[in-house]
Amino acid sequence: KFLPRQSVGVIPVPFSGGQKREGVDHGPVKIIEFGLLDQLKELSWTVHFDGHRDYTQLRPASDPPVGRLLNTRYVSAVTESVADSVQAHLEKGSLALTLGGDHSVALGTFSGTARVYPDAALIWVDAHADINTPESTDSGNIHGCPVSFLLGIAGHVQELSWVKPCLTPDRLVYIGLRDVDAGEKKILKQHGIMAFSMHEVDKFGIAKVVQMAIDHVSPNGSRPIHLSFDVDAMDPSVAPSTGTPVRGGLTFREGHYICEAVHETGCLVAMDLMEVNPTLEDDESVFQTVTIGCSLVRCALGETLL
Ligand code: HAR
Ligand code: MN
Ligand code: MN
Ligand code: MN
Repeated sequence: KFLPRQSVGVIPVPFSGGQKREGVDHGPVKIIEFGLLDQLKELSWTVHFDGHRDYTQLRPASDPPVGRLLNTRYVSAVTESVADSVQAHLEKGSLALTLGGDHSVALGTFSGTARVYPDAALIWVDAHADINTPESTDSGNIHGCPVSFLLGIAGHVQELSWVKPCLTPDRLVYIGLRDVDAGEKKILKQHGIMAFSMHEVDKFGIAKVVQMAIDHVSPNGSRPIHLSFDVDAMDPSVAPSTGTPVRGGLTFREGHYICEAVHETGCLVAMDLMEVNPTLEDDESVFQTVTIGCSLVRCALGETLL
């Protein structure tokens, strides 16, 4: 087991280039404005935060489609930089907390984790599988593709060649799926990837699902865990401000239960909170979504421990 971490490095990634809707780049500022850093300090974490960063400087002058993929060079430059940030925090012994931004950013976060913890497990909580390949993607949005690159099944894309295969199917598990493309279903089957859709959450209950998920990716309970949490895994009634909401998602408690159970393993080394878009819907929706984002993070970092 890992020593319980006492410090957390917070990495804001105001990036929206992995998909087409404006506004998800405003997520990190809103989440931090809401007071997340102080909330973590109150949980007695030492918080390392180097301020907000402007990734637009990394936008290339010209970024034509690579096959179907959009903004490939921009996504590549930003995520490579994110990988370095995650790696640096982990090397100092901190937990790495990344605030998105769209989910293409996980190309960087998990790559950074894998550089420091090569056997890390990845728990992907999402309505979507984000495992399209450059061949299978319909949208061309790279936020729908990061997992295929991490697994090394995306084929060669020169513009993203900094991303090295660093994940194996046995160390990956999904929770919350309910909007998976036909091509993605094929990929999940082909590689024998364990996935708990909302159907399994209904069938077994969240406690059993999370237990099966953790046992699968960390059979001896010893693997470092990277939790990548897409806020759209939550039901839109509790987290409406996100770019691709899908009905029938996790309840307030189910989402928090996942975070609490991951905390209980004592093995969490990195967490992503992605796809919070504070420009979507009304003020009340934004408030709800940012609030739930902060409380999911706090639970993963031990808030509900008595
Ligand atoms: N599967 C679709 C695509 O590849 C939708 C992507 C999902 N959007 C997200 N990611 N928010 O989780 O374009
Ligand atoms: Mn903007
Ligand atoms: Mn996602
Ligand atoms: Mn999603």
